[in-house]
Amino acid sequence: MIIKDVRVITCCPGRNFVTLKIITEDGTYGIGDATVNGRELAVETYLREHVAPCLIGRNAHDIEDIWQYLYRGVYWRRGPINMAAVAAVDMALWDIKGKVAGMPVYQLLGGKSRQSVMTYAHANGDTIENTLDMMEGFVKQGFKAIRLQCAVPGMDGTYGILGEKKDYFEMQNSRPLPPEQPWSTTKYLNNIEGLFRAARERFGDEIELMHDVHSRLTPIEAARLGKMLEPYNLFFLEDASIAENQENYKLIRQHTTIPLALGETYNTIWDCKDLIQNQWIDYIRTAATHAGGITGLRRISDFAAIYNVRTAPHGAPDLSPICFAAQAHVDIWAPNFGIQEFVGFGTETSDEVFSYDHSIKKGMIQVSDTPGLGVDFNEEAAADYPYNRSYLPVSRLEDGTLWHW
Ligand code: GCO
Ligand code: MG
Repeated sequence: MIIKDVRVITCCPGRNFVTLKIITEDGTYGIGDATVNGRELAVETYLREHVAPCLIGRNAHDIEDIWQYLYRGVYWRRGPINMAAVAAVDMALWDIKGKVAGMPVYQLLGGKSRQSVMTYAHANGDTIENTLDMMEGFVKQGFKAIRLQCAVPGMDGTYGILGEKKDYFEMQNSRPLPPEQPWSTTKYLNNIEGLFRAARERFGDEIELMHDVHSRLTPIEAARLGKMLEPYNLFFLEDASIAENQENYKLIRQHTTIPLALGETYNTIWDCKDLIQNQWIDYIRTAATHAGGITGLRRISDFAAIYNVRTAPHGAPDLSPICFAAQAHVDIWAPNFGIQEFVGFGTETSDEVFSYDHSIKKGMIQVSDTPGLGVDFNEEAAADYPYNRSYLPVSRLEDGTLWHW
């Protein structure tokens, strides 16, 4: 299975995705996701100029050796661009191995630990009532877990709530420069408890609830929020404070029993080592695309299991259906799987480019049995949707200070 060709394609079927295609001498190919939101061309260039030439002539079956070669071999280890490239290569090679073996990737990992994969949906709204109306739609569809995000009264445009996220796919056609959004911790903390109180009053205690703070609180504020939300029994509180300093979570942990989730921006097992080892978190949210592919996730998952930390992979719209497929195979295998974030498989436009054999029933993903990852990429269709520069918003305090988003 000698690698003969490596192609990198960036396209924007509604939002930007960087896709890697590895083709072997006999024509078998595998695909991987290398999307880094807002920095797509950096990883595209890195892959094309620095990684692809090193892959030609290698044996596609040597997944572990190629992973080590791209990780240890570069000297400049880790980092989002480098690790997204490693991840894309890794996913593509698992895809090839599955196709050659005639097995879905989860079988190569050791087989299923469960029949289907539990997901959580996103309910967002400009008011508490609208958020809960959206939640009702998901409850009716059979989702067992729902993330609630509500705009903060008196603030114009809370990230993750209004405008482009209403349809949830977070389309990228209107942000050629980073939009700026205001943030007030006081206003946020005054509003958030009401959302979860109202959700429990309206939907009872069985449905699982989660919330993403987007790292906007200091550790002591996050601790206060945790205590405030304890009565509403959240499944987890995500990114309560910034992820760089793992010890932040030691402080939060000392004050609250709310389950904590973190890690969507982490690139390696080292980024989450102290958090896991010290049991400062309950869910590790590393994504296949950003933390070294299937090989990276598998290592993190096994390490986390020793410390009772479960997995809850990032599943935002900037992770392509290829990443989603890779994660679905890891999710169904991982003995310590917790929950998978889910925002829909795609849109009508992105479905022209990506096809997938996974499906969802009552909030549970039915993982594909197709050999490989069970996802495909149509290069011709992608050519109709060229890259479109687009940025995530940045956040400022009301006095203008740049803030964590
Ligand atoms: C989530 C995330 C996303 C990110 C986005 C950044 O939990 O789904 O926080 O919405 O903001 O993936 O690129
Ligand atoms: Mg998040």
